[in-house]
Amino acid sequence: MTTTDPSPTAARSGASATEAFRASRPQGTGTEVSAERVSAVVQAVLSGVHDAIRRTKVTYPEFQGAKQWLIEVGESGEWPLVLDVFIEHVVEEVAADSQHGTQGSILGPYYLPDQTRLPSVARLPMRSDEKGTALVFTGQVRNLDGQPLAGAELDIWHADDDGYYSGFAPHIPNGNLRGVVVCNEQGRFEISTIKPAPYQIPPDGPTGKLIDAAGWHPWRPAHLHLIVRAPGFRPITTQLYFEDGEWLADDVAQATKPEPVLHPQPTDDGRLHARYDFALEPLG
Ligand code: MBD
Ligand code: FE
Repeated sequence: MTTTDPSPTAARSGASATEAFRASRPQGTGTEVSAERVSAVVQAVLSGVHDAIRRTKVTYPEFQGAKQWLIEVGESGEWPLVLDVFIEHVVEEVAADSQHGTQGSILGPYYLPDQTRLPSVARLPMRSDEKGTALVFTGQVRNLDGQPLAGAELDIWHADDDGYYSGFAPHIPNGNLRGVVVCNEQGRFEISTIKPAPYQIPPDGPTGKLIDAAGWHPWRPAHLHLIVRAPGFRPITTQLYFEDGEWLADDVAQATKPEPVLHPQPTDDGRLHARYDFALEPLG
C-alpha cells in the first residue's frame, strides 16, 4: 500500500479509527479507577475466558493463533472496530438500564467531533455528484413531557451510498455526510441527505479475517448515527435504521433495536421522507 493509494482499505480505516479515538480522550483518563473495581472487572473477564478455554478445550496452536491475531489487531489499528462491533452493544445495554426517553444505540468507531454547524433546515455537506437516493429527514426534539426543546442539536454522521465514512476513507472529502444541525425554537429540524448503504466490515483486516474464518457475515444494516443534545438534558447516542433494510434482523454488531427504525415514504419529487422525534431526559 502506498500513500497515494485511494482505496479505502482496512488498514487505513482501522488506523484512522485508532487516531480518532486517541484524539477524543482527555489526558490521563483511567487512573482514577480504584483497585477494587479493576480487580472485580478484570477477574470476571479472565474467568469468562478461562471457562471458554475449558469448555471448548482450546489447544496450544489455537492459543498461539489467537495471540498472533490480537497482535495484528493492535498493529492494524483495528481495536476500535473489534470492540465496537463485538462488545459495545452490551456496554450500551447496561447504560440503557438507567436511561429514559429515546432508545440509544452504540457510538461505533467512526464518530468525529467538531463538524460543521448547520441551521435547522440544512443539507449535509456532500459531493456535487454524491450518489444515492435523496433522503429528507425531519422531526422534533422534546423533553419527556413532550415539550419542544429549543436549541437542541443533532450531531449526525452516516456512510455514503457505497458504505464508506468520510474521515476513514481517503477518497471522500473531510466532513462529507457529517454535520451538527441546530434545531429551531420548536426543536424541529429538516435534514437533506442521501440514504446510506449497509456497512461491510473491511475484509482485508484482522476483524474481517476473523469473521470470514468463523463463517459469519460482515454486514451492518444501513443506519444514520446521531448524538442528540440539549442544554440541561442527557445526550442520547443512537442509530436510526431503515424499515425492511437488509441485515436489520442480523446485524454483525448486534446493535439494532425495534424502536429506532425509520419508515421512509416516497415524495412526489422522487425523494424519500422519514420522520423521527426524539425525547430527552433531564440531567439527574
Ligand atoms: C459502523 O458503521 C458502525 O456503526 C459500528 C457500530 C461498527 C462498525 C462500523
Ligand atoms: Fe456506522
